[in-house]
Parts: sequence; C-alpha cells; structure tokens
Amino acid sequence: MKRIVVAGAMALSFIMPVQAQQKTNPEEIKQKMQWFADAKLGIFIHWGIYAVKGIDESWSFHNKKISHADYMAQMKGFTASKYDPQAWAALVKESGARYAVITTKHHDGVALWDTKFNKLSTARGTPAKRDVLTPFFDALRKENIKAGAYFSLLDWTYPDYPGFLKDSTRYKISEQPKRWAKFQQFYQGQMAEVMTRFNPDLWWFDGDWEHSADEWQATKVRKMLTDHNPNTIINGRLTGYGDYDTPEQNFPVQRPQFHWWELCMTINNNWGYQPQDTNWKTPYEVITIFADAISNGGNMLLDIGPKEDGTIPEPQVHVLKELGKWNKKHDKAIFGTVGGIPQGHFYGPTTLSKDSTTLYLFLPGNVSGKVMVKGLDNKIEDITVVGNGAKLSHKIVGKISWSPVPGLVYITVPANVQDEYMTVLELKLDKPVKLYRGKGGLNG
Ligand code: FHN
Repeated sequence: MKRIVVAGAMALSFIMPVQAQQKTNPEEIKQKMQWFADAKLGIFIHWGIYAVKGIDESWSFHNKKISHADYMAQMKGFTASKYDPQAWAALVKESGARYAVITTKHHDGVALWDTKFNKLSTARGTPAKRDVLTPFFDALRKENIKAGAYFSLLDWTYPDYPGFLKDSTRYKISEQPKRWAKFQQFYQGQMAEVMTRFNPDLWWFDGDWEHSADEWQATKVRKMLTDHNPNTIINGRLTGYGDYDTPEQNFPVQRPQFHWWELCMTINNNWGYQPQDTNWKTPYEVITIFADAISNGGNMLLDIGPKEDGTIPEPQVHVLKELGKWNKKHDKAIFGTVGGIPQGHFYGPTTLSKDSTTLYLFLPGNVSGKVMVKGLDNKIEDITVVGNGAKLSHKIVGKISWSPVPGLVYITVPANVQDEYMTVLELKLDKPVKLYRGKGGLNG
C-alpha cells in the first residue's frame, strides 16, 4: 500500500514510496529503546523561515506555489525576537511529553544552528543572528526531557543536490557522481556538526524517499551516529536502517509492523505556522488519538509550529496544556505501560501494566454509564477510576457454569466520576491477563 503524505495544506504532487521495512534487529536495540517505549508522547516542532510568510515548509517552493527566491527571502524576516527556549521546554514538560524533536534543517536547507558549511543558517543569514538550537537542547535537558533532532537528508536548496523543484532536477547522479559525492560530504558534514554539538537522544530523519540506502550511505551514517552515541535512537526514515516506524498523519488501524512505532501528526493541518489554518484538533481529539496510539503499542509525536519570532500560538499552547492535565491525572495508565489487549475485547483503547496484571480501559467521552469487556479470563480483584479513586462494581453476564468460556464483564460508570475528556478505569486482575479468543462454541 503506497503512502500518501499531505505536507502542509497541499497534497504532494506524487505518492511517496511506502516506508522501507526496518532492517535492524529488535533484539539488538531493545535496551536502548526502553525509554522511547515508556515515553509514549513527544512534541514535534517545525520552526523555520517558512513561518515568516506562514506558508508550507519547503514544499511551497518545491511545488512552485512561490518562487525559490521569494521563499528564501523569508530569511530576512526570521527574528526569533521573542524566542524563549526555557519556556518552550517548560511547555513540553507541562504537556506530559518525555521527548521533543525540533527541525534542525528542513528540505529548504536552512540550518537552525551556526553551521560552518554555508551561510544558510539562522545564525548567519537572518536577523535572529543566532544558533537557536543550543539553548533549546540545553533547556530540554534541564527539564529531564530527551532531545531529538529532525534532519532532512534531502536539501532542495543546496546547489549540488540533484532535486530542486517538483518538475526540475539539477542533474542525475549517474551522470555526475563526483557532484553527488560532494553533496554526500556536505550533508554528512552537517550531520556530524549536529551530532557533536547536540548529541541528540533521537535522530528524526526525513526526506529519504528521493534516493536509495546506497546513495544515502545509510549504513555508514548509522554507524557514524551509533559509534558516537550507542544509545541514540534513529527513526525509520533512513531508508530502513532505523529503529522504529513513523506513520504520519494517517492513523494506523492495524498495529504497524515494526516493534516500535510513533504516529507523527499536526495539531491543525500544517507542520509549520500558518495563520490561516485554524483547524485545530481539540484536546478531546488529541487525547483520543493519543490513547489509540498507546493502546496499539505506539507513541504519538504531536507537532507545533511556532511563529518566526518564537512565540507559540495560543491555541497550540491550550491543547498542550489540556493534554498535560489529562496526562498528569492518568499518568499510571499511560507512561511505562505496554500496549493493551487486542481489539474486539473492549470498545476502546486499553493499556497493560508491564506484568499485565493490571488492565487499563480508556472510555470514549460519551460513556452511557456501562462498559463491557469480552473474553477476559481473569478474576477482577478491584476496579478504580484512575485519577479519581472511586471504586466501581461489575457484573458477570452470560457465564455458563460448565463452560470454560468467560462471561461478559459489565462495569457501571457513574456520570460523576467521568473525566471531561476520557475516563480511565484500572482493573486489578488475579493474575497476568488471560484472554479467551475462541469463536464461542459450546465448549469454547
Ligand atoms: O516533507 C516533510 C514534511 O514537510 C514534514 O516535515 C513531515 C513531518 O513528518 N515530514 C515530511 C513528509 O513526510
């Protein structure tokens, strides 16, 4: 199945190849992946010169909505005049996120650190006149938040990169291999700057779709990064040489194939700041999408798009704060849990404690007062409303005394214990969760 990606408000002019299957062995990386698996929530930050006019990041010139010259002229308007990295890190913390990923360089080639490779940076080419990444990475680490670096492999502005506009390329690698080698040196040099300067806990590569693993020298890049920091995590956009899958915008119904995965999504319809896009996802929508992702054993990377001056639009702050309040109240059901029971046993998301003796049920907002669990072959010791403490009763229905098949569990959830967004119930079980998966025959 091909992946269609909507970058910004525009559908791309082509269908990107489906994400490469990860070639890494989960057994070899499971130790370093533990913090990521426990983290559940990250905040994605798309910040760049595209916030000046409030247009699609990089894609606006690639898709010829604006000339490249006019797009790059936005460098003159990027001030970071109200940028407060400590406040950004505090907001990430307040959202409940355990990691953040910021664009160090998008496809437009403008670095947010003072790269020595060219003048295309916030430090040397904009009124901001500064590396805006160092203070943010420092602030995240002071808040004990893992710091991730988004890095675009492709660079549509760099004169020795083949790709440029959607219908024009500069050259073919097969015809000018030396020119491609020059770009490889450039992009890996900038990557090494980010690696040594920030030592990212997580690399969020993007833009791998235009070239092969060999052309990107993916194994060499992976080795460079993991030799420098064996615990750094690499997302699945290094042409399959990554550590986890990155479904984007399109919510998985089936659990993604690779062991670890992360849904990245916008908070409205665009990755960067676009003033006309007020189609904000509500706190309820974000919370239910988040619950769905963790129920399926994944993470959510929720994106925000700050303005050119570094302020974060109020509607985005509101969603992050509401999400944070809900996360704080339901912490035990979220962070440090594992994905829940298979779909079909409960009409909603679920998570499990790591020893699977505790089952958490996430109730969609409009609970009728009763919820039902099917095929639970356990004795329920106790039912508590998470974050509220109320104890709930339950009734077993349809259990046939001589049959091994468990009855249905009906739980009454009074209106006065329900959460404004999503109520969570904690079911303490007599032993690790045991599920009946049969087809309901007379003898099971
Ligand atoms: O092309 C980019 C896009 O601009 C944005 O950065 C998203 C975020 O995941 N990644 C690419 C599209 O898949």
